[in-house]
Amino acid sequence: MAKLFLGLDSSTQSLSAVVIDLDAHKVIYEKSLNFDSALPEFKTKHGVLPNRDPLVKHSPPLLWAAALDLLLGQMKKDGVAMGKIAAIGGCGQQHGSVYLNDKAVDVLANLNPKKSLMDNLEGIFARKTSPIWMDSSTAKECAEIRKKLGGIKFTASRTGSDTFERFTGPQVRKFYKTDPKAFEKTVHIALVSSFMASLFAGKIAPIDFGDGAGTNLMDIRKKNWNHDAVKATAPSLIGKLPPLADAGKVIGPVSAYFVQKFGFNAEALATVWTGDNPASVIGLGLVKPGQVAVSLGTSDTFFGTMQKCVTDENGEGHVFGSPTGDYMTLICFKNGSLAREKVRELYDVKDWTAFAKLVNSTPPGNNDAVLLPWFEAEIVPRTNKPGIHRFDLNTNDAAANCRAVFEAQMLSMRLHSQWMQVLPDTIYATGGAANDKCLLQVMADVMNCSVLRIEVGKSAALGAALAAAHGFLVQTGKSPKWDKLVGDFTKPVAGSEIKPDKKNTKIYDLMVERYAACESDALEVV
Ligand code: XUL
Repeated sequence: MAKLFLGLDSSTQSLSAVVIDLDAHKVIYEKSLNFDSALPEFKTKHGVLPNRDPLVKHSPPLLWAAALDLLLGQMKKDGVAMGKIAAIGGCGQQHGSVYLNDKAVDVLANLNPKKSLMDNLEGIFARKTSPIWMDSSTAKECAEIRKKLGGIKFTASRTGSDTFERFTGPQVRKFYKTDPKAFEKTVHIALVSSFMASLFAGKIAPIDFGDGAGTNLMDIRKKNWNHDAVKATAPSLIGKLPPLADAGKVIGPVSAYFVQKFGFNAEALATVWTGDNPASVIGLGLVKPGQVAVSLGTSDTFFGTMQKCVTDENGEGHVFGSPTGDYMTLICFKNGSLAREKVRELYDVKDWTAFAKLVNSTPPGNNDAVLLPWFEAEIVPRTNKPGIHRFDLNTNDAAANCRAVFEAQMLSMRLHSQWMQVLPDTIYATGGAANDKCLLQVMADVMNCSVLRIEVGKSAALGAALAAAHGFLVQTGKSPKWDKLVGDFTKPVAGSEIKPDKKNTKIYDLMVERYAACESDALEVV
């Protein structure tokens, strides 16, 4: 009998499902449900509740549960063979936290299939809304925790990242400070991922090492809750945290609610969920050190697998546990397509083909002209002051400015990924701008490695399904190999390889130092 695996991705704006047939090496079903349009009664905009304070971004956890009922109902209607699903895995937007009271355990264990998940769960929250990753209201708490842990370098080397506003620990601390009574009534703190996994398992689910590393509470090397970080965050916190475990690890049989309501097999297994980024690492097939993906979207994200845990002493990049048991890095450059588009607008360039023509009319290295395109406050390098800085670059020279934005972004990527001590041997490019061959050539030349395009729709949900399959196979006594498991599902676009031009690579080897000097200059000024 074919074995199917379900992967869900509870993201900011939507819930997605991917079903794979492992033996046939195929994705057999995909579906997404948009929160705002499918569940307007929650009054979210792009999945987030309106708030007078622009720094505060919360979402209702009941919305995520209601979406699960709807999506599973849709799958059943669409004729998915629910009874053949052997294990269910998933991932969630990272960092977001759910606060459960003393009723949660009992309610989770006795979900009534005659009622909706929403009606079942209504009474289990010690806090009605969940702060999510877009929230940046905890600068003060970040500073307090960082100070107690001994500064940026030590915070990063212990927990995998410096303290960040969106990370769970600072959010928990703010909750404890602003609403100590509700904090006291909180018996369990879950992440989006572990909350959703708890529904399937019918009990409080563990947090995996990927999402655990997004809390500023987990010891990144020992992979347990870090005593000092927990203490620096809030009193009596340790008792509220679930255990940590591998993503995809089997928790137990799926709750009877799902068997009776949607036709899951009573023997189907609920597994530990992870964060959307660790799941994407699997869904993009990045299971070997040196394999890197760059997602070229509004922001550009650089992430990949690394075997040895190395942390960024400047605190700009993150280290998370990967579902493979290795580590993954994530570095987010805010001015990605955002900056590319701004430069295009600034010089009134018709389209990206015309843009590439201008870039190609100038020499690689741009005669040493450098642009720092920080149209918005930048995450890497960290600066709160937006600004466009030009060095030996004429503002009126459209072609040089077009080349300069591409080169600056790629040089920044090279410079700020050096701390990983892993030289990429292949970069898989995804996202909107990955169709731009001119940009990918600059990437290949600056990073000195081949760049391939990869198109994996719903890579996070796919990664979650693969992690569930892995956990299922381990549970049944097998020793599945990750590269084999992901291989058939994650193939780069045929013929998309762009090789570095060695002549240009030499130019960029020198230019990276000049770029670094320009950055230091600009950061001193701002
Ligand atoms: C990662 C992060 C985001 C969310 C998006 O640190 O905050 O990528 O995971 O869902």
